[in-house]
Amino acid sequence: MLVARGIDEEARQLQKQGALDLWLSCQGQEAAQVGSALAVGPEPAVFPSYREHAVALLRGVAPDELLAQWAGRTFCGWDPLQRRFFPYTLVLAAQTLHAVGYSLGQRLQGRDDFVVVYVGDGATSEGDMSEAMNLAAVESAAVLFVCQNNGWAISKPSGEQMRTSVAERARGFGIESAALSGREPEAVFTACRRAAQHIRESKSPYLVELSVGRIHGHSTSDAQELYRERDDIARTRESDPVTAYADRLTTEGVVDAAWRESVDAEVRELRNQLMKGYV
Ligand SMILES: Cc1ncc(C[n+]2csc(CCOP(=O)(O)OP(=O)(O)O)c2C)c(N)n1
Ligand SMILES: [Mg+2]
Repeated sequence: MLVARGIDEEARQLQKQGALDLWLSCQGQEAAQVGSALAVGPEPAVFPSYREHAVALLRGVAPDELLAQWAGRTFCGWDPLQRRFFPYTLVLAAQTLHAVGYSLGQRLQGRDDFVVVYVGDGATSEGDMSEAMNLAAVESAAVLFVCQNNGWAISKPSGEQMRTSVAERARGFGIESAALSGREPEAVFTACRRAAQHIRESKSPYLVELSVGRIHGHSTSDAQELYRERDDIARTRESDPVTAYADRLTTEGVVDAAWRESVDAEVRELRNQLMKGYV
C-alpha cells in the first residue's frame, strides 16, 4: 500500500510537470486493491478499469510500464498475458463483458481458474455491467466482480446514480454478493477469500462491493473542490487507509520505525528512478 501510494503520488507530480498527459489516482483505494489482489493470488486473470495501480504493481507490472500509457508511449505498457493483468479499459464497464467472455472461454478450454473484474460505482450504470452480470449468472461464469464504490462518477455522487447498492443489484441478477468497507485491507482480504471459495465451490459468480474514499479528483484534469464539500474531502483524507493501517500495525508492534524507514527508502528510490525516466 505504501509503494502504491508513493508511485501514485510521483505520477501525479509528473503529470503536473507535463511528463504525463493524464493520471487517475488510486489514493484512498489502496486497501481495497491490495486486500482483494492478495486474496485472489497470482493465478486468476484480472480485468481492471483504469485506476487499479496497486493491483498492477502486485501483478509485477513495473512502475515505468504502469505510467507508459499515460505518457502516450504505448497502448498498454505491460504484457497482459504474462502478468495476467489485462490493459486498462477507459470505456466504462466494457471490461465486465470481456471478463465474463474470457471466463466462458477458459471453461471451454477445460480450465477452472476464475476471473476477476474491477469496476467503479459509476460504471455499474452502463448497460454492459447489467449484461455482464446477467450473462455471468445464467452461464454460472466463474467471475469475481469487485466494485470499488468511491462515491463518485467524476462529479456525480453515487446517491444520484442508484437507488440500491451495487451488491443488492447483483442479487437481483442472481449473483451472491457482499458489501463492506474497503478501507480495511484485512477485512477486504477475508471477504475476497470467501468470495473466491464460493466461486470455486458453487461454480457461480460473486460480487464484492467495497466502499472507499477518493482522496484526489477524478483525474489530474478534475478540480473536485468545485463540486465536493470541503468537509467531505477532509473526512476522506482523515480516513486514509494507508495511514490508518500503518498506525495500527505500529501500535500493535507488528512493524517498527526501522521497517517503516526501509519502506520509505525503497519508495524514494522507486520514485527517483521513475522521475529520471519520465522528465
Ligand atoms: C462509456 C463511457 N461513458 C462515459 C465515460 C466518461 N467517464 C470516464 S470516467 C467516468 C466516471 C466513472 O466513475 P466510476 O465508474 O465510479 O469510476 P471512478 O472513476 O470513480 O473510479 C465517466 C463518466 C467513459 N469513459 N466511458
Ligand atoms: Mg466512482
